[in-house]
Amino acid sequence: MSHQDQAALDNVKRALRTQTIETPSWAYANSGTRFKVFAQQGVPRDPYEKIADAAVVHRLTGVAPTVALHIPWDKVDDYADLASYAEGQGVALGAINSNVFQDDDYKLGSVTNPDPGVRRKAVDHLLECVDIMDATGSRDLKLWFSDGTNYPGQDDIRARQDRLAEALREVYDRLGTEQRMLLEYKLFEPAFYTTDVPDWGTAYAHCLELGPKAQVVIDTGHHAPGTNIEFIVAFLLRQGRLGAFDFNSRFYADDDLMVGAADPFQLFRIMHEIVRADALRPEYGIAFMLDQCHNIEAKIPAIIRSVMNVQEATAKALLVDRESLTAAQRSGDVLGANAVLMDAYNTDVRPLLAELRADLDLDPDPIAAYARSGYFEKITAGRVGGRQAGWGA
Ligand code: LRH
Ligand code: MN
Repeated sequence: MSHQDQAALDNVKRALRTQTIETPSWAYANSGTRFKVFAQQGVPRDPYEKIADAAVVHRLTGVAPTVALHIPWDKVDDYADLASYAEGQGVALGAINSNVFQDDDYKLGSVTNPDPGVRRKAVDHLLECVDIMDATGSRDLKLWFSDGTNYPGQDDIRARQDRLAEALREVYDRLGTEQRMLLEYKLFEPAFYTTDVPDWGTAYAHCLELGPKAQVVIDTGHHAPGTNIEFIVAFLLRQGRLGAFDFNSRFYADDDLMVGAADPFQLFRIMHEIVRADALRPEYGIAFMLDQCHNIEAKIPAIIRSVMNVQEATAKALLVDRESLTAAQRSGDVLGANAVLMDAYNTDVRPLLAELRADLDLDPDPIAAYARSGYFEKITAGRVGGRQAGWGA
């Protein structure tokens, strides 16, 4: 291997060392579909046990130092105590996710509901989430609204946008100087005619209206089939409004499968735009988060695998020969340019990542290390009684 090649690999490893991936507390708990939620052995019964599982993922991968919380699923009496427990486990509390999609009052919407009393209740929950951020030291408030309508005429599309903007404004003005609002969009579900934040353009427009602390979240499962997500990534990066990712993958709709499982090439193309914009650096400020549901597969290994999938896509993106790519692009060499990208994508980066883990005194194979750790046996034996956590709190 030539000297440059080694230098290039060292650069890639250096960049990979700075990467962090936030895991979601709810992915450690039971989840499912409207048809069935399959309970699993050893599932956490409270936020403390979720954080303990997340800490195992960080100990084995070295790149998952924060855990996103979801309120009220992760409601506790003392958030400062939860934060210091997390610290004791070697992780920190990340984004605070609001939940205005599970209360009967929100049938016709939360912040967009025709009833001002319901809107007030929803905004108060969002403000409570900011209070929780103050207690946990979290930077990000992540907002996803299930709000929408099911039939034409059900409500006034324009008026709902006015209500949404008013609510977002009140919450935005409550944010602390270092705090951000991350607005997530989703094409449909649970609403099936209009969704009030259905696409990146709507989220982006509301963020522009609010101010610089409002950024867009791209959940990779929230687009119409065939959507070119990396275009949205490149565009929002150019506008300085890409705040975060909710990584997962899907074959059809919001399947919330392991990121990189259904479409590893798409994940690579997304990370290619991130690397091209030099946006992988932590100081750039993008939160790389997972948002997944492990309905039938073992949860902790699935999250470890997901973290590894993001690392692999990132390593391949970092290996793109940018000089050759730019030269081919500038000279209109279509096939040449595509070949440069495919060379990187078709590079087996697993040895490089195993080497990186060894450099970090980690087992080169985190999945095997987890199986050997006896952690699953420990939680299966230890977590008896009580109520397993899920989407019901
Ligand atoms: C909505 C969503 C949102 C979370 C929820 C768990 O589909 O992606 O990010 O609140 O999943
Ligand atoms: Mn999401």
